[in-house]
Amino acid sequence: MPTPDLLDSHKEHTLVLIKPDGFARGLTGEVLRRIEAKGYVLKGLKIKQASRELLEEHYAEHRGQHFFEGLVQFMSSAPLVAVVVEGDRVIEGIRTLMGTTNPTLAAPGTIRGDLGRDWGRSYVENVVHGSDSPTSAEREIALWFPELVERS
Ligand code: D4T
Repeated sequence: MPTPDLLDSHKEHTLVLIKPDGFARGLTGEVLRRIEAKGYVLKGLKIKQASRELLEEHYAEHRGQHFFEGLVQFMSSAPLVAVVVEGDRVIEGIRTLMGTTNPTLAAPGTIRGDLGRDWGRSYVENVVHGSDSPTSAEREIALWFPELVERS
């Protein structure tokens, strides 16, 4: 039996971030509403102003990209909401709910398509983040919610 306060390792989880643009625009409730309406379960939730160190680690695969510095600055500039979401095939499901990275091109009906737009910046503000694979989800949840995972 898992400890009640920890995530059940037999279930699938993903990390969602309501990015500083989404939080500042008051879209947290709308994003969470869509996730819950889809049937997924919220297992962890916090408002946090993330440090540069945390974001550099979170976005490690993008280090060296032209948008990296602007992205890390934007993501650390103001509070965001971090959420752990649970459900069968939730990693893919959340990616589908979010829509594609570029909010101008994201399909209507998706979070980014309905709630995001371009603002003419060197980096993309697209309201939400969702882990893109089981490996990323595990790494990101351990980074943002170490208190929810068993230390190995
Ligand atoms: P995240 O990781 O935020 O869920 O976004 P995606 O999975 O949809 O997109 P990504 O990993 O390719 O990009 C990560 C993050 O970088 C920003 N970005 C991306 C940017 O500012 N400029 C760019 O040209 C790209 C490709 C947006 C999301």
